[in-house]
Amino acid sequence: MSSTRSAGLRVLARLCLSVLRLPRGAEEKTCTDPSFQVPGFTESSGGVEPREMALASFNHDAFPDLAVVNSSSNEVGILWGDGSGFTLHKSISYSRMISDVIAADFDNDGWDDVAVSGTGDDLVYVSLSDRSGDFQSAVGFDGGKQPTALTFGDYNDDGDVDIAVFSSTNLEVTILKGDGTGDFSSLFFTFPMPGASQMTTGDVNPDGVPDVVAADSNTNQIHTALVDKSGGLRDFKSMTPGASNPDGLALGDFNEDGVLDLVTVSASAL
Ligand SMILES: [Ca+2]
Ligand SMILES: [Ca+2]
Ligand SMILES: [Ca+2]
Ligand SMILES: [Ca+2]
Repeated sequence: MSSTRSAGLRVLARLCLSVLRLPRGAEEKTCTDPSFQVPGFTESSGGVEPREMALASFNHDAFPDLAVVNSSSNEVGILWGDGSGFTLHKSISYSRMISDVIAADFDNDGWDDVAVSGTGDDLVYVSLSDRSGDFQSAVGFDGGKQPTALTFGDYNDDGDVDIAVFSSTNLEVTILKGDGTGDFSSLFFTFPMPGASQMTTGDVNPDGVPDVVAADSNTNQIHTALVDKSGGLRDFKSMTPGASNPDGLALGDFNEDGVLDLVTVSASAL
């Protein structure tokens, strides 16, 4: 199976999902028939074995773009959208294993930047936009031991984007505090995390402070860390979704009641 085909199936698999209310876990639904073409289009991911993706605006046109982690070739493919699909623009190579990618405006210049978990180097690589659709050279920040899953948010409410990093060796999440210039050299706080195949951020409780939610395929659980913007953890909850091996997740207010809901995908369905 080609890498692109594999990615297409993975995207579709993410549509066959469990929907859960957070943090109470009161409701669960499973879809069986996503009405999408298979695949809608095919394009090179810029490497081998694409796994994680981030949607962003890299070249400031009207169309969303993609950053794709190619886990077997240690490359991040940058694909530009054109409204009907994506075209590979370039690949960014890393010397050792990488796991996850996020995209956000880390230096507040209006251009989306990219951060990659350098699992093999114990670093989080941040590549700032060069404001023409390409990126400056990556700068590595301490990501803990074997960082894998990443997510981002303004966890200390200072207006600058911070990065949450899961250490797969120490089983903890470290919040790297952004200073609004693309620098993440200071630590906000660290908290234990039993496991995280993938993480996302949203104000789950909601108290105005973004929280971290993790899908953990090892323990078959969803973990929710309610963040306290003063630099602590307000609460930590774990719940078991209906499907086994939760591997991916996304937050959204799917029933429009003003409270975030959670979509998870079961790795065993892939
Ligand atoms: Ca674009
Ligand atoms: Ca930027
Ligand atoms: Ca911040
Ligand atoms: Ca919150």
